[in-house]
Amino acid sequence: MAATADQTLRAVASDETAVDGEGQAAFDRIIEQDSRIEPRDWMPDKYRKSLTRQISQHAHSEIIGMQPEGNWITRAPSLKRKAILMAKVQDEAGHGLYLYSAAETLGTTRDEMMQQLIDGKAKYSSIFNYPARTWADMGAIGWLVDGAAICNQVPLCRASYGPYGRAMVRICKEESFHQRQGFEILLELSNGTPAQKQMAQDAVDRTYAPALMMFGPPDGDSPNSVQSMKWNVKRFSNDELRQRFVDMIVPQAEVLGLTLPDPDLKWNEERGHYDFGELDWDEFKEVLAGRGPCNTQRLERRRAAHEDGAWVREAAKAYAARTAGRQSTELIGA
Ligand code: FAQ
Repeated sequence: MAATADQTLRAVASDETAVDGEGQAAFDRIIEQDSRIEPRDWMPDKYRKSLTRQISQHAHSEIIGMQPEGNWITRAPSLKRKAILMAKVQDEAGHGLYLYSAAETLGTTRDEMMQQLIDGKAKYSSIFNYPARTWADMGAIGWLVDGAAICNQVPLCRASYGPYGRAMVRICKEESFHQRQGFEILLELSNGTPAQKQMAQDAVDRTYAPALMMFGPPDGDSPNSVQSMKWNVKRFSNDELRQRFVDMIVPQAEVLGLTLPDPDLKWNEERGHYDFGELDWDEFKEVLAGRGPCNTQRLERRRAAHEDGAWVREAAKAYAARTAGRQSTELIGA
């Protein structure tokens, strides 16, 4: 049977002896056809580096992102809420692991990535450097932070790098549950006593702007966007996704009976979108520079957890070595 054009292309792309020119041409065709690059395919160094950067930052965000919510597990107001929150935090750990695995297929080990994180050399999402002060923050994180994550990540299910796109499909399914549980926490608080409603409003007031910053700097200040979009990694710009998110949450806030803390937020008939106010990008830069409210605490906690887990890694290594030894003895004996 004759090979299809795609098979021929992929054969060239994954031929390790292909010279760079041939590999580049095959890569370009795969991108042009909106098909997928797989780990063994030839890819430009810049594509590999940029994806490793984005996927590892994303993995770190999931792992550091466990902290603000993990902090509330023992203080959840009921057994049901505790079970839900625990499941959510465990999901985030799982997301981190799928993403480290996807990044490893590009040639950087999980140990190296983790070292970069605990050395303070790697970025993770700015949002996780803000404190979770009350139980209502669990609602605001679920509704706004997971909501922003979904808006940003659904298009990443179509990212040109196969392992990343496939990991995102699974992650997005779980994020939808996360967002609903957050919305439901806020709905219940909003319909509770005046003090509970105030607590929900306060959490939304504090989380709204940092959640909008999760989409990254404005397009004019986003050095990676143009190339990422050419490579079909990003499908929409930071500002496009931020707008999509605002348009989504305004009607949801009305259902919740809560307000969004932006006096400039209003429907623009001509654009068919909500206008919203300028964000404080100086604050964003401060957080990225390590000077947000919780940066130090988050990294210290991560370092301590890494050290506490050393015995598990050592035990797993010893077990793997013993199993490998047993298997080779069995093979010799056979
Ligand atoms: N925080 O040129 P761009 C979640 C950096 S997961 C920190 O626009 P790009 C689930 C950026 O890395 C949340 N740094 O960059 C959850 C770059 O630095 P570099 C994480 C940021 O890559 C919920 C520089 O600024 N999601 O929430 C941020 O084209 C609840 C210039 O920016 C993802 O990672 C920021 N907000 O666009 C977990 C999604 N924004 O590397 C637990 C995947 C930008 O040049 C609990 N990532 N920077 O040194 C992406 O979609 C993109 O990487 C963007 C940034 C949109 C984040």
